[in-house]
This record gives sequence, structure tokens and C-alpha cells, in this order.
Amino acid sequence: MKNVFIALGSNLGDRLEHLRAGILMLEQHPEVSVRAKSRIFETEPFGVTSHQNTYLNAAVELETGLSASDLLKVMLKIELSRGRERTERWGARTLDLDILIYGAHIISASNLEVPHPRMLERAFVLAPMLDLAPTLEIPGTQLTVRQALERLNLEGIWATELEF
Ligand code: A4P
Ligand code: MG
Repeated sequence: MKNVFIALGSNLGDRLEHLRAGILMLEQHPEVSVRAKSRIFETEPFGVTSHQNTYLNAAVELETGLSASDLLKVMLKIELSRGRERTERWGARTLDLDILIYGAHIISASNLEVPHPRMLERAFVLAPMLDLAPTLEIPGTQLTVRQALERLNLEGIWATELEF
């Protein structure tokens, strides 16, 4: 069994419903147990060139017997079931699911990089992670989640009252 953290993001359509459905489908998978959910954050689009709606972002902690690549396949199916279309890189999306951390593993395959290579620069990922595992060291970085987040600007990120 591996302890895994996944980021969820949505900025298109019924954002809350996309996040809820994403988590429900993870929960329904026989080889996945959802252990904890972060609060839901509203966040300004980060690093995008075209005009985009604000995002809802969250993170969940899972336990799973699936390999990282099988988990990624499950996540891609869930994204597709919410009508995700890939037009431009970093384009607006109904539901984006990223593997942040997969146990202590460091993976660098062409279709899967873990820990997520951009998570250290992203407060919209680390703020939800702080809810789940503030003292967890991000594999390969010698930084805990809290230390990584302290280096970033929290402008444009708000915890909401929304619930899963
Ligand atoms: N892939 C590689 N590593 C991973 C991983 N750790 N987890 C591959 C998931 N997938 C991984 O992803 C393309 C391919 O990345 C996948 O098929 C998988 O094989 P994608 O989701 O189709 O592409 P994308 O999401 O457009 O690109 P990318 O680089 O994943 O975008 P990001 O980095 O997820 O950024 N601002 C705010 N405020 N909130 C956001 O959620 N999200 C993005 C997207 C930009 N700005 C944002 C937010
Ligand atoms: Mg993605």
C-alpha cells in the first residue's frame, strides 16, 4: 500500500461538482481508499497566458495498491468522464488531477513525473497540501510542505467555506 497525494483543479463549468465527482470516483475505485480531503481553495489562474476563470483547487490523501502508472490511468479516465478536453497546454479545464506524491518514490518517465515537478512553485497545490501533511518531506527536495509553502506568495489564494 502506498500513501499518495493528489491535486484537483477546476476552472470550467460547475467547478465544485467536478471536484466532488472526481473524489467520489476515486472513492468508488476498489483499490483506492481516500483518507483525507483538504479544504477547497479559490485561486487566481497561475502561469497562464490566455484569460481564464479562477480555479477551485484541493488535494486528497489516498491509500492505494495501484502502481503509479495504473493510478494515473484511473485519473485520466475520471478526467475524461467530466468532459475534459485537451486543447492547449495549461488551458481551462473541467477537472485536472495530478499525482503530487507517491509514497517516497521519485519517478521520471516521459508520461509521469513524481513528485510533481512544478509543485514547489505552486501555492495553489501546497496550500491544500498544508491541510493534509504540513510536516511531510517532499521526496527529493529536503523541504517539508510547510517550508516549501513559506517560500511562496499566498496572494490570490483563499480558503473557501465550500464543502465536498
Ligand atoms: N504527467 C506527468 N507527470 C504527471 C503527474 N505527476 N500527474 C503527464 C499527472 N499527470 C502527469 O497533463 C499532461 C500529461 O502530464 C498527462 O497525460 C500525464 O501523462 P495534462 O493534465 O493533460 O496537461 P495540463 O494539465 O494542461 O498540463 P500540466 O503541465 O499538467 O498542467 P499543470 O501543471 O497541471 O497546470 N492555476 C491555478 N490557480 N490552479 C490550477 O489548478 N493549473 C494549471 C495547469 C495552470 N494554472 C493553474 C492551475
Ligand atoms: Mg494535469
